[in-house]
Amino acid sequence: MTFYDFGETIDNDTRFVIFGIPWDYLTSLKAANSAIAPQKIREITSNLALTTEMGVEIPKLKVVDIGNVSIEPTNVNKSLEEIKNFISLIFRQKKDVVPIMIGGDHFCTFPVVKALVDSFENKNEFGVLIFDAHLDLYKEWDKRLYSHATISHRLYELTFINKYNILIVGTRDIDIPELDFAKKEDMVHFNAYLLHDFGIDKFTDNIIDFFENSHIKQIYISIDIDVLDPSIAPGTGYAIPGGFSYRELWKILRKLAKNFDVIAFDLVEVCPNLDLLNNVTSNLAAKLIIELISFIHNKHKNDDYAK
Ligand SMILES: [Mn+2]
Repeated sequence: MTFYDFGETIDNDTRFVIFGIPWDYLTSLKAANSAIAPQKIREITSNLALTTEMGVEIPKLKVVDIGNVSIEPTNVNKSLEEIKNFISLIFRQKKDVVPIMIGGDHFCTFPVVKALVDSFENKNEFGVLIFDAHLDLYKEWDKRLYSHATISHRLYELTFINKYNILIVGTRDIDIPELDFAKKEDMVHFNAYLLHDFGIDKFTDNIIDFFENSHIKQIYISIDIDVLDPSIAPGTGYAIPGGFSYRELWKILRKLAKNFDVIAFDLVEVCPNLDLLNNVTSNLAAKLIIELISFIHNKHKNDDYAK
């Protein structure tokens, strides 16, 4: 079972490479089972129609789904090594592809960003955009450095990451030590309510301005599904009120993909075991992934889709 029945092998034509990280050992909530999400989200796509909202025929998109990274959940160092090797194997097969990771908990983002940027020449034009209800800026969680609650902190410690190239958007459940750290470091985050105060166009322009002011051209986008409102995406560990609607996130992504090179993205923290029986959250995740792929695919066309 692959995502939208796409092929499994990278060839000369391939532009997008989907893979799963079935790993949720570093979550802080034992009831959350995001390790099964990559497979669930693939399954869902067999019931979805084959055009995007902007009329792109999905089978014509140059996507492959190369399966899951092999993970030993409790062996953190081994799993991190597997992820790193998996990504370098992708780039050894084809350099100019857009990797797309389906998690797993949010910590899965860390080894992916690290591996990507290690293989990347122009680090000065690179930024990370995180959609999340949380800052994930704890220094440690449960006395561990590696946790989905510390992911943004670990990213921030990477040598090429600083307050000018990482932005967290959609936050609304921030703990005091996280806020203290963000203030101390002067890190920027846009709380979810600002979308309604500013209106979506200005809010999106503020995201664009943040990166443009830093002369960033290539962005990695990490989507924690809990950035969406739990009324529309209940299948996740932390159901925090006041999140974005599907359409709001869709519009933001559409405009971002027009303005930047999205060099890779991920979607994490879907927990099918906490979802409704109609799999609303996995459906939404599958739709978001294919719509964002089509926005990136459309970037160099003259469509007026991003106006
Ligand atoms: Mn998160």
